[in-house]
Amino acid sequence: MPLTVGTAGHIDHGKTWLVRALTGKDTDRLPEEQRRGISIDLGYAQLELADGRRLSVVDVPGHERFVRTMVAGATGIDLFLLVVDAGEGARPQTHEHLAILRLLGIERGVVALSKVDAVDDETAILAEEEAHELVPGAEVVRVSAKTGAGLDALRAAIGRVADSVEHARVDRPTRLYVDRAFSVAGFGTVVTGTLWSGSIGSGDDLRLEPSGQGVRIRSVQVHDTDVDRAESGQRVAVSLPGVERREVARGEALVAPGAYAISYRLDVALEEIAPIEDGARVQVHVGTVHALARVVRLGRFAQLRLERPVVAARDDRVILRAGTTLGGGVVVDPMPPRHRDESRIARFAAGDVAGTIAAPIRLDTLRFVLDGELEGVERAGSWVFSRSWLEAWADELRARIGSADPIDPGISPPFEPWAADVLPLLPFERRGAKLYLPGAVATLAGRAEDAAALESQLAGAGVRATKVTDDELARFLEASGRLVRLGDGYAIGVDAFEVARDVVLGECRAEGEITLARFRDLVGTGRRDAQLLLERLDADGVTRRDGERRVLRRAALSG
Ligand SMILES: Nc1nc2c(ncn2[C@@H]2O[C@H](COP(=O)(O)OP(=O)(O)OP(=O)(O)O)[C@@H](O)[C@H]2O)c(=O)[nH]1
Ligand SMILES: [Mg+2]
Repeated sequence: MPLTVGTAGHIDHGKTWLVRALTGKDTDRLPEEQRRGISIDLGYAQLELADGRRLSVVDVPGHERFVRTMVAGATGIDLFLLVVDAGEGARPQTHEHLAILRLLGIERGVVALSKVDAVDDETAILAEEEAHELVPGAEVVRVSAKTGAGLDALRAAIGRVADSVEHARVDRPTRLYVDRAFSVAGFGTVVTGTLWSGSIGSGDDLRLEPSGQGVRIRSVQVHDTDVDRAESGQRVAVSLPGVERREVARGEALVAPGAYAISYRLDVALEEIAPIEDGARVQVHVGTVHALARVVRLGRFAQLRLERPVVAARDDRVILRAGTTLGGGVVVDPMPPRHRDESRIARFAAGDVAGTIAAPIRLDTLRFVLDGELEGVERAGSWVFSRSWLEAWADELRARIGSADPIDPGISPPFEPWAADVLPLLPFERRGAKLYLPGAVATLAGRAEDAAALESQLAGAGVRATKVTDDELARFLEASGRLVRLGDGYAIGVDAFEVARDVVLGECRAEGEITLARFRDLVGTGRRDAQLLLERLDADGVTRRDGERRVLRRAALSG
């Protein structure tokens, strides 16, 4: 199992010298690093143990201004090598780096008491005691990069820790956070990083996120050696043909397409070192990237609202800093909606995703928080929802139908996007554009008197059209054959309509046609009413308009 060990410790405490003494490689390769004698960027080397096992080493800078670089280096490691100057003892970044390691969940490692050649035995013993207090349970080894003292003992101690550590996240899809990007003549752009999970081989189609570029891997190296396929936990260099050097930087992630959330928000379970206020602005470190964010406190949880998107997954560890390290968090939901719902996060944190679901949401939106199948919810189409929500919704629809006009006891179906998928689960009837209780029939209910009054009004009006304001009543009476509706909200009695129709039929059969003026004279009504009646006959398919005349349609001719 390939593992990566990362250094940690205060500036000048001898990390880089120790890495060089252990591996033979000087990781301070930048001219500025050599001139100033401090580390600025991350350094990489390979450590061979006595039994031939090889570990990757990441050397981090100790300067307080480069803590963010330290975090980027530490996110990919499996065990730490904390370096404490035997003469100086623990200093501010000794504590801060240690806190960051704990927040990242990196619990196992070795403490190297460095520069023991420069201190007397008494000082070394005191430093040793302090180191044991600082990191209970870790082996403390006295070393000197200068004389080589203690290096074998240190390798052996690292070997013992490596035996007890397992690289996490192995069985997840491919993810590598880029920590360096450079161009190599003949290869184009090369990126390096620790492969957090999955594997990478030449020919693989992956994506650089959040920039969102598809890439096909050309070649893969592990510690300067070409390999067909690199495995999770290894330090990897991959060449990306077609990608410009300026298009990729530290912080991008190389991932299996679609496998990870690319998100502006993270719901996290907080671990505070210093109090983190609601509304605080912090730098959030995820993988090798950091982004400014606002903290929305929700009890012991928080929603981090980021200024730019990051690639993250459930259970990832994040570090929160604002000048100093304030704390960290474990990602509970890498792509949550905007919310201030503490119980939602608490349930997610407890693994109870189903318990947060009530009204329908798309199953797809949960793909980054579900480990397996979602149990205990109802489904329809692409939606999931709770049984109790469905029952409550059915009750609500029933209540709305119950208060609908009995003359047409239906309601317009709900317009929500999930309604079309969920409605078929419920025992309602769809008739035309409306939703009814099964077998519901229209009734006049309390409007029988209105109906009788309207009917006698129509009877009295004869062939004159009457304006009816209650459209529903008119529809109902028409459906039960008690009046005929004309245009513009007018109606006429059934008998009068029969008379008018007979007039048209008789005249047309005798004369072949009828004009508006002739019809008006024959039935003895006004021009507007005559017009409405003829239009209704047109609509019924009895007559057809032909210029100023009406003629019978073929069906009416034979009848
Ligand atoms: N006497 C003695 N001095 C050492 C030893 N190791 C390192 N030093 C001194 O300490 C200085 C800093 O060592 P580095 O290894 O660069 O320290 P560092 O922890 O990597 O520093 P940063 O990366 O800047 O945090 C060196 O330039 C040496 O002068 C040692 O074993 N013995
Ligand atoms: Mg250094």
